[in-house]
Amino acid sequence: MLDKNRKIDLMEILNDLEHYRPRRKGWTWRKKKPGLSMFKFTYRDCSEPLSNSVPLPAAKYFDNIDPQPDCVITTEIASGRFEDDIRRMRMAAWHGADHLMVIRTLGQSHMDGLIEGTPEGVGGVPITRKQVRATRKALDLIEDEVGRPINFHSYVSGVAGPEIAVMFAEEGVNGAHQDPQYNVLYRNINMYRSFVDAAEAKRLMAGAGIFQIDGAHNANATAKEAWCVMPELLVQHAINCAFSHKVGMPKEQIGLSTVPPNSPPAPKLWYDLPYAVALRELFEGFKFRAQQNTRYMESDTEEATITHVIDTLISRLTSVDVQSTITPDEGRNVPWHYNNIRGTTTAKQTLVALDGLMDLVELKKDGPLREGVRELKERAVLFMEEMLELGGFFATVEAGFFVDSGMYPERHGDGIARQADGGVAAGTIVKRDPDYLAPVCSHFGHNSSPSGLDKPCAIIGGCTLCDPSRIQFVDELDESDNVNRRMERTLEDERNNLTKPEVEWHADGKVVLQLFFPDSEDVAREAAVETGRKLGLLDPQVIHTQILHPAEGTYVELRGLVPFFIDRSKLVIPPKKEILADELITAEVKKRGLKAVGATAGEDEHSVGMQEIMNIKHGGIEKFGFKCLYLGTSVPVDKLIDAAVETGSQVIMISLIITHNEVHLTNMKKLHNLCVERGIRDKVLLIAGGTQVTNEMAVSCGMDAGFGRGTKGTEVASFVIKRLLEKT
Ligand code: Z98
Repeated sequence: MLDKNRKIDLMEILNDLEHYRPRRKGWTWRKKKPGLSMFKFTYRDCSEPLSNSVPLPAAKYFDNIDPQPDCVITTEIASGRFEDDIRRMRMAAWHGADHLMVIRTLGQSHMDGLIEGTPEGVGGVPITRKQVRATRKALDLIEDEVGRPINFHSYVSGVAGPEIAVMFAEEGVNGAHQDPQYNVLYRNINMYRSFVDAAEAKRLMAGAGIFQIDGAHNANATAKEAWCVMPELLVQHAINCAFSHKVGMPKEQIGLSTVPPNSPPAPKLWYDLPYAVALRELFEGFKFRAQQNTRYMESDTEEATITHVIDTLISRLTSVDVQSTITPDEGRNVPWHYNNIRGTTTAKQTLVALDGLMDLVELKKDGPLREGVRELKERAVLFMEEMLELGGFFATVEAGFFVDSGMYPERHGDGIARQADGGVAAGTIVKRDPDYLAPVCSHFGHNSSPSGLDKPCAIIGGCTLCDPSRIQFVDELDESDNVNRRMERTLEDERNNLTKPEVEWHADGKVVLQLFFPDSEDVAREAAVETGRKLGLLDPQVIHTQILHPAEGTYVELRGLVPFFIDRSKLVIPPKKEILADELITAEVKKRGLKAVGATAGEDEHSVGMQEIMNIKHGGIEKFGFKCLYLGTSVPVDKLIDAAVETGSQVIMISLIITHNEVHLTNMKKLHNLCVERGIRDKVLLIAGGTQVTNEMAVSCGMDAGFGRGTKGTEVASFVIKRLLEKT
């Protein structure tokens, strides 16, 4: 079992990996809990809560509940080093992600075979057995820690697709993208080869219970005007669904990958909602994996987040089985740790906020929504009819039907055209002989199994799917590009107790600065880079700008590298302030009828700090029920004591900003001494506050406590109650 206060031990994960076997195969859905009751609420679209998690920030006002939506939530991780992906997966799981997708290294579908070892990737990890096995092993621990099964996912594409599918089936991978149209359109793999490979890969995936996601969404991520390919998207889904089903996949294992295609400033819902409804009506019985829009994602992370919230609204207005998330930084770099978490929490927060939406509202059964749905279906059916007329899918791909930016039947002539006899691996299909025999299970098509044996692999005593001990585990092949080498540095840093900011890899040193310059964009960009250099950042680069006004100013986000380490052992870590629960403070204040007097003491006209500590508006102690009397500024210390005696206050608070000639110390001592003289010192708590005040200083001057800059009313109230509880 993992210890939540310790980092996951990556060396332990790598230890004896050769013999590790995944403990289950296949996809897992969340356990739905309609009517779930948490805190003071009832949920309609939620699932079983986690045993360990990080709730939403506002949860502290709601007894720290962390309701989990009923659909699976995905996050895609693409750091390029699986050992860093694993740490990020643990963080994502704690925030509510249970579908962890690793992106393969940039364009891995161009690789024609499986690679081995743990080489570093770019924009994702190279998919190898060792890396997949280590990740699944880590996820087995992480799922125990959060108390919910985690689906591990990657891609089955490229000429190596069937080989990858075998490896995924052997290693307990739970979900994968597989769509032969993706290979044809985006990877220029020969179309016949792609479909033959897909039959084999899908059969393997079906056998291992691997949930399939199709590739239709790539058309709206690629098309010039993403909303115009909606009829085609329906056609692409239909082709992959029908093909997958025919080669042996059950409907519930087939997920349609759908993305709301439009984005503000377009009137998004008028496109996205009819499309989402049409899709769900046409493909009843299949599953829906809703991904968020990437086509119109720029470098503004907030814009991306807002679009994603609206996308998630569409999921709730229709239906969703898997809510995939895109990180808000994907428009400017590969996802960073904290942005995976932001994507995940955007989905969780939105889904929980919209819990039970369809019990409150109804989609109209007539009017523009229905007309839009009907129109899309008609366009899609016409598209398919024309395909059939022209000779089917292959002929229409040759004619450039797909990813054309016109709204079918309109055509712009800019579709992706591929030749039936061209592309990668053209001419590589060989017809099986009548006596063809492959001694393996989950194999598509003709296999002349010897009679008397219940499965073809019986002749060799079992294939790797039936007898995992036959799996060949190949360890590192590259002496320098492997996890052990990378971990040497990590472990060395840990031994020396060194840390550094990072965004994707251990101690990568990357940081982002948020800057505003009162300048035009051109000037602000260069000024930001120069600021980065002067601060000592290496390789400063502007990753985002927003013009607030062409002449008045520009907001800039600057990324750079921190060249130094921080020695943890040299840090002075202040003890944690212990804050009591609001309810406890309120109850004690009421029970004891607590009153407080406060003022700025001596000849000091600063009034804001004291008032903020008292006043209810910004969380001052009034909010807990303290009866507060504010006496004003420049109040002599004896006046404060008079007021406390008159009102029967148990707390006297003085604010001391001015410090020249140590006047603040003098006033604290004076307050204490006068209380002693008047015989009330043991009946009142004396609290001093001010920007230069420290607790030690205040206590040494006779106060019960001192509070410095940034103190909140809650801290003061918490101190008062703790001290009173100690006394009684
Ligand atoms: C997603 N954010 O879908 P290479 N096969 C299919 C795909 O859609 C993809 C790949 C393979 C997106 C991720 N999808 C993009 C059907 C990619 C990836 O190796 O990059 O070509 O394969 O969640």
